[in-house]
Amino acid sequence: MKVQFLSTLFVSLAAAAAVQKRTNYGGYKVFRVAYGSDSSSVDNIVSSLSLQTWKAAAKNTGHVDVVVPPEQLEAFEEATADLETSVMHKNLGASIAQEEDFGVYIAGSANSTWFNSYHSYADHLTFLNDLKALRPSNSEIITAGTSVQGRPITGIHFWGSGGKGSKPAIVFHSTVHAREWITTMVNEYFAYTLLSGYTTDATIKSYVDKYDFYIFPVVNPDGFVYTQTNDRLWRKNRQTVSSSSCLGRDINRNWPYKWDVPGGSSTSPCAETYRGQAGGDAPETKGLSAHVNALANSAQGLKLFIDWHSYSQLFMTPYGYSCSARHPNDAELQSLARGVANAFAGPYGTRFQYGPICSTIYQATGSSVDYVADVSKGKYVFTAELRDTGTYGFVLPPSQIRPSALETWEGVKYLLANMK
Ligand code: 0X9
Ligand code: ZN
Repeated sequence: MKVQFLSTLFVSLAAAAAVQKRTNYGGYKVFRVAYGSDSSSVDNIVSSLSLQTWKAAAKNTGHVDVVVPPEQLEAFEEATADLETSVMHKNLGASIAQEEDFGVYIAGSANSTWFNSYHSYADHLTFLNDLKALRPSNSEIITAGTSVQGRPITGIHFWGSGGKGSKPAIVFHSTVHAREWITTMVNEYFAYTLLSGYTTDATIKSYVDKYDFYIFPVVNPDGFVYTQTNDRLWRKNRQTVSSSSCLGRDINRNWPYKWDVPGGSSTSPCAETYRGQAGGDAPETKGLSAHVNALANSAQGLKLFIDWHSYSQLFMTPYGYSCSARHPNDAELQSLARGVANAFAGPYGTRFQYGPICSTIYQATGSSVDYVADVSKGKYVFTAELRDTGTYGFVLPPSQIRPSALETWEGVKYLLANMK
């Protein structure tokens, strides 16, 4: 009795402590600010008020999404009086609260109700184990190195009738940016659909018999946990920097290829796109690149790599580091990307743009796809930005998990059917 009382007390105290140190977004608003052809005036407002942006000025849009704390609302509204603005979240705290109604997951019950809500990191690990149980002799839990804080970067590998490791590899990463929660769910939906449909759907069986799948729903586990315990809007990993009190490397600016080409990342440890002190100096980058390279250099080879992000509804090809460099297989990549974008629109008419990263969104150096395309030499390499285009942004309501997963699966099927 006493032990039970004490442990209950401890759990409540721990929960209270966790709640206390969380960033409270109550009263924060998120605005979309249009800037026409020149982003300098809005860039100035963002930097003079030290505001956080969700999406930097991107080429395809002409607007920036900006997070404004309650105490800066007046100054922000004054500064943007001559610009066209709209409100994405009128109370960000309330939107986050709605999204964080995780529900209860009972171990051993991998079924489609999982996709009704978002989930804790612990439940994601349990769910992966439950996915494995759907085809226990044809799947395994795998790891690709370890995070800064010692969490194994965990995924699931599954295969078909040819046996383990006998077919070309397909690798899907998601949630490298910790706050992009929709990508975890969508990536898990692919694994769930391919595993649960194997015995009932001949087309799915043919895909799983043709490829070995390696699916990593959360490649930045420390960052993801941090979004659930401290700050829903955290993006980077949780690595310290000796020279700074800021921490976190953007893992998607840290891959050691064209890492220091100017203009595509930040050298400031406080920035959201901080690239690190040297290419590949984040343990997550090391673990993930070693895993991808091992597959690419094996007899299987790496057929397809996709790094799933949100938001903006884009399906992109290399390169990020340069807008003039062209991938040797660019024509085929663009043709496939176009087919994927059309397939995404199938179920609900959701429109995705496609094209090379640098000219479609912005220059980005040290990103996963440039490395996997040119160093690992994966055959087909893409990166996506899932829903939406800016109504909810990173804080996408749970009611959109299922439609987002269903439409994205159509694009994945298109690739599986059309890759050579
Ligand atoms: O800035 C990024 O890393 C991506 N946008 S996000 O808002 N998800 O952070 C765009 C760069 C695209 N590159 C890759 N995903 N490789
Ligand atoms: Zn991202």
